[in-house]
Amino acid sequence: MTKHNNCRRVVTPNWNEKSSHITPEPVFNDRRKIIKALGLGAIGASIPGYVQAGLFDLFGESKTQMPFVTKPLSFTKNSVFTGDQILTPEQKVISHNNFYEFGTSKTDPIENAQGFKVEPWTLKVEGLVDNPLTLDFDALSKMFALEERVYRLRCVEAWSMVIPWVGFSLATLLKKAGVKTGASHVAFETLFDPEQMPGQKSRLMGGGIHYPYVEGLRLDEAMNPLAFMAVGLYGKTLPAQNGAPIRLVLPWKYGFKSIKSIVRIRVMDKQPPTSWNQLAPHEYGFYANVNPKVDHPRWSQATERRIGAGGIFSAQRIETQPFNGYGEQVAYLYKDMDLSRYY
Ligand SMILES: Nc1nc2c(c(=O)[nH]1)N[C@H]1C(S)=C(S)[C@@H](COP(=O)(O)O)O[C@H]1N2
Ligand SMILES: [Mo]
Repeated sequence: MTKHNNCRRVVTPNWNEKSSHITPEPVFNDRRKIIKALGLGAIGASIPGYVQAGLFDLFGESKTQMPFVTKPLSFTKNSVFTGDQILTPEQKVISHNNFYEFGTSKTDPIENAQGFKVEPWTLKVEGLVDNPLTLDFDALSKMFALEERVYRLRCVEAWSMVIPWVGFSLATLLKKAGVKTGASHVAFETLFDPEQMPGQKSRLMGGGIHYPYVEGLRLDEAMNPLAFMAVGLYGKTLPAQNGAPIRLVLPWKYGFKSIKSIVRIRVMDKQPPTSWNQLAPHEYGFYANVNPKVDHPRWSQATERRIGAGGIFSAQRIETQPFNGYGEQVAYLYKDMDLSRYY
């Protein structure tokens, strides 16, 4: 059995306990010192670390590129999923990421994805549909009315955030394509472009995943109104590290189901293979519904660290809810299933 785990550099055991090697702060502080010494102090203090890192391109020290540009979106606020909980600050949402195509540590995506190209982009909806769709970059944010939904995101590594996403229901997209009778599942695929995504070239950097990253849902799960296609967060288009230009958000499932930077959605008549499940099937199930009663083989899922303003080390530990608190909306999908078997 493979010893690989989701985000192994963080999980065993440092994420749940103390950590030594994931904090970016010392690195950025050193950069600040150097920038200060160069007489660029005012800039160094006020601009984000990854932009500072850009300054170091001058010295050949950094691998970062021009900052990725996000743009404001027009949307309405969904009145059901509003921010009745404390939002995770935007700076945390965009700098603490899992996106193995850009590296396995939490700060790799913000550092390595800045030069990611999302224009042009093509998202295809195909397979068992009446009208296959090919959406270009503009269509992603213009084809459907956009709404904002505040959702909790619970990573299988036992941390969580509260994020205001902007997007539309996956069901809206699937209805537009017209799902044929006989369809039972939906598969999703992330862009495969090793030139842009260094983790796809290196087994070490990409965490051993067989790329492209693929995910899947049963058709009834995909049609549930909670399943959301996000094109933005915090009112703007998605940062590269959060899955630009379009990603799935499934708030009742562990975060790894919420696949990023999607290029293909395929309606099928059988369960598709999925990346984490293929890598370590007894650790990561196809369903991956958040469940405090079914522990990961190597750690408990009973509680989680909620990442708030205090940052990851002062994060508060709270009890994990079945289906991440969305049972009212989704529990019916699994009513006759043994959830310890179909984890
Ligand atoms: N293509 C792709 N999608 C991905 C991942 C990934 O590595 N590659 N990581 C997943 C995991 S484990 C989590 S927790 C969420 C994190 O989303 P965020 O970085 O926007 O918070 O993205 C998910 N989607
Ligand atoms: Mo995750």
